[in-house]
Amino acid sequence: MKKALITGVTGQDGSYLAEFLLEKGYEVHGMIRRSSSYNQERLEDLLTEEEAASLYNHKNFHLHYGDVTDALNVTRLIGEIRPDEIYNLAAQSHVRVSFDMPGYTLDVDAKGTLNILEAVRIVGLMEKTRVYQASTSELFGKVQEIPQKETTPFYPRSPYGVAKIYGFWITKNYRESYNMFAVNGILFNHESERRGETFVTRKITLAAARIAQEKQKKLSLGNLDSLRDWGYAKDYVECMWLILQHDKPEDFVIATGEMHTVREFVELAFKHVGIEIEWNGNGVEEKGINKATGEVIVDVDPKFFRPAEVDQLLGDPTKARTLLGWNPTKTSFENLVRIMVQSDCIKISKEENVKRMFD
Ligand code: NAP
Ligand code: F7E
Repeated sequence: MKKALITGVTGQDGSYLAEFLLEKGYEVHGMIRRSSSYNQERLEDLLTEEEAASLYNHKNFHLHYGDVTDALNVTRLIGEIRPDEIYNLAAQSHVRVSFDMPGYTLDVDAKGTLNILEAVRIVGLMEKTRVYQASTSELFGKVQEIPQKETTPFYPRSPYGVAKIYGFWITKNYRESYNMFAVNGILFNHESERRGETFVTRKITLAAARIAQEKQKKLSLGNLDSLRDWGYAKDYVECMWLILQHDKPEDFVIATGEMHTVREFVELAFKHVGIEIEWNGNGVEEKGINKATGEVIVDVDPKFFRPAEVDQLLGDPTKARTLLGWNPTKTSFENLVRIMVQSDCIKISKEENVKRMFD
């Protein structure tokens, strides 16, 4: 039985990856952070009751307290678990927040990656353990080529992107210096019904569900023109695994090869709840109007703009498709939006039912 260690197991990708590996028959170890209050709720919340039960009762799933910034802890855990595969997904992953907390983002996203690699070296697992580093399309930032592929030069535009560039290069450096199987998945944006609520897609699908059920009046957003290559997180965790099963340690771009604006995402999400949006005005004056009622339901608030923006991202998944046999178009953009809106509509109506019981 193979053993895997996942850092960031309580996050969007970590939870899907844990399920995926358990289904593949792995013994899965997840790192969770100590908190003053019970913090495993988020993981439970990410899963249905049935899924949560199967994880916690699963004889092959183990949680360990840890933090990637704590080198001693990381080294002890890796030495004790002796995993065949490590998936380093732990990160301060919010680009906007990284402008407010650049130092912390550096500690977790850059130094945290070094701590994992160095631990593998110190405990003498360099030949046994394969390491996956969660790299990102934010490395391309101000894009130097369209579409972006493995050879496209980097130009990060945020403290997050800059910290992740260290993670990318230190992973490659350990591969080249010590002949380790240490690789980067350069993943473009991937979303799901488990996406954090402050990322733009989830913010939109939750708002569409609430506005349709009259629990919210308006959705305020930042840059509506921003273009992203959005895929489905469930499809992307499969690729993380495929990258580690490849015969050679190589870096891969993972993307759908299609990009859409934030505005398009908004239109489609509202369409799924039966609301047609008409756009009026430009820049900060732009408004999304409910065509049926004439009400303004979307506006622009500059507080959501970033000091430096990544205007567009479009990935070329040819290498992953060819060498890993991965299908980048398994879940279409339309289907991704539908899955997220449907899940949030159910979530909001359940909350309403509970509230009614106490009214
Ligand atoms: P996420 O939902 O924000 O999850 C991040 C995870 O990291 C959480 O489990 C979090 O724990 C954990 N974490 C944060 N700081 C930590 C620390 N100091 N020590 C240990 N764990 C820590 O992110 P995601 O969307 O699943 O993304 C997974 C990884 O892929 C991240 O590295 C992200 O930067 C990268 N990535 C994401 C995308 C995307 O579109 N989703 C694209 C490219 C790359 P808590 O629950 O305790 O906060
Ligand atoms: O923003 C614009 C915003 O925060 C997407 C992370 O997983 O993917 C993610 O980073 C776009 C940006 O994701 C709002 O300005 C407009 O242009 O959903 P996001 P992100 O910054 O692309 C990459 C690949 C990662 O690696 C990261 O970890 O949408 N936008 N209005 C907004 N964004 C947010 N959050 N909120 C708004 O109101």
